[in-house]
Amino acid sequence: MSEKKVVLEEIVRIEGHLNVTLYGDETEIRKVTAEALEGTRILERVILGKNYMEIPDIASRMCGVCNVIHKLTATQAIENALGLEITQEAWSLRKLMVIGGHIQSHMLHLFYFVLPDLMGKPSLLHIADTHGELVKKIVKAKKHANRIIEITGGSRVHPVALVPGGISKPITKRDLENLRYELHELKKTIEEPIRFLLEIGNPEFENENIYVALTNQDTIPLLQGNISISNNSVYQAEKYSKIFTKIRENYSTAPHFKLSAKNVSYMVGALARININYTKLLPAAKTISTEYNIKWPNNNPFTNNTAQALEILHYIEESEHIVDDLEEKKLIRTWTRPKIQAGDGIAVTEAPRGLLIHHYRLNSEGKVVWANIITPTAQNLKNVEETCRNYGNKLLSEGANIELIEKEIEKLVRAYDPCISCSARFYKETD
Ligand code: NI
Repeated sequence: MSEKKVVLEEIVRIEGHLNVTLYGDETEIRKVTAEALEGTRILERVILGKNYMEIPDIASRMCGVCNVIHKLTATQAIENALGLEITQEAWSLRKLMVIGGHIQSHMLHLFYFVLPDLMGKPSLLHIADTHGELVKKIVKAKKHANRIIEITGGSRVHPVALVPGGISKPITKRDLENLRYELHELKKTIEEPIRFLLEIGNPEFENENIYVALTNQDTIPLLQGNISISNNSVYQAEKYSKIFTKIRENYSTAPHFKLSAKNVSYMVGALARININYTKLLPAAKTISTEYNIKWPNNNPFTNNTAQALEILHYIEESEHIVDDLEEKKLIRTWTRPKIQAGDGIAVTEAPRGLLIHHYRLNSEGKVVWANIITPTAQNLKNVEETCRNYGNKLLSEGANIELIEKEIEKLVRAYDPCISCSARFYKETD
């Protein structure tokens, strides 16, 4: 059998540019490479010497899709470096803002990228020919998610009110009423598209894996928590550099990562979050999960799509509780004045696509002297390679031809919801 190379060039309907190459012959795929093609984001270099107040705004420009969580994570890392405690109300508003970001990102992925796959159409516009009402609901729901970011953060993209020290925009009773309205409309609009997706289901594929996500006592954490590895071991988030090892692959402008202790790849994202935190799903998500007989923990990587769909319902319900709590407050204080000092600040959060780390070191003038950013997609790339190899070999053993394998591998890569734009980092530098 002759050794062959099949290149899946610039996979469509993902964020950014990625080639996936399969190496093997007619009987076995021996190796898969995930090759990020984006120009490197030299952000860690750009921000050196910049004042701490500028960092979140610059960091959020790394990506148009993941902008809210990058801005939030950068802000929290700066606050940790300054030893700054923000108010509880500012935390709550930030959580709402991040939830708005997660829902709009999940919707983009599930309905604009994945749904056309499942229906054998090139895009959502082509689905509108036969399912006009469904597509109208999808577009409307995304608008409501965007409004959550706008009301809490002052703008739909790169929320301007999110600053070190809290939220710079006052939140009024009217804002809370508007938030309640948007959440109500979102809940009403999104249920049918989610059910439509769950009805179609996922391809069958069992793949033993290691999952990494934040965990805490009582919620599915987004803003802070400990790092859990498949619920077997839990580490303080500040220990991240001991947990993960960066790998340099000469075919990718994004670094790859493995777990240091076991030298194995791992998966982050919605599936990892739910696999680790499924007991904390709120009733709306739990009910629909039971109705569609979805098992947790789950080892089918395509279930990342299902996990995102359930997360949308979970986050809407959680947001309603947060708005309830805020409405009971007599005074909503959202601002704490930062005091400049030298320090090292780490923030580990959950981006829509999984674990996100920002780490900054400030000097006594509040200027950045060192920075490190690790994105979820970079962490997933090694796992994408291994899972694609396993899935390709499963399909080969079932007699699939190469055209089908290529199509299915693209679907699997898409299920990881990669954001290659964020992941392409300092690769060619010696850092
Ligand atoms: Ni991104």
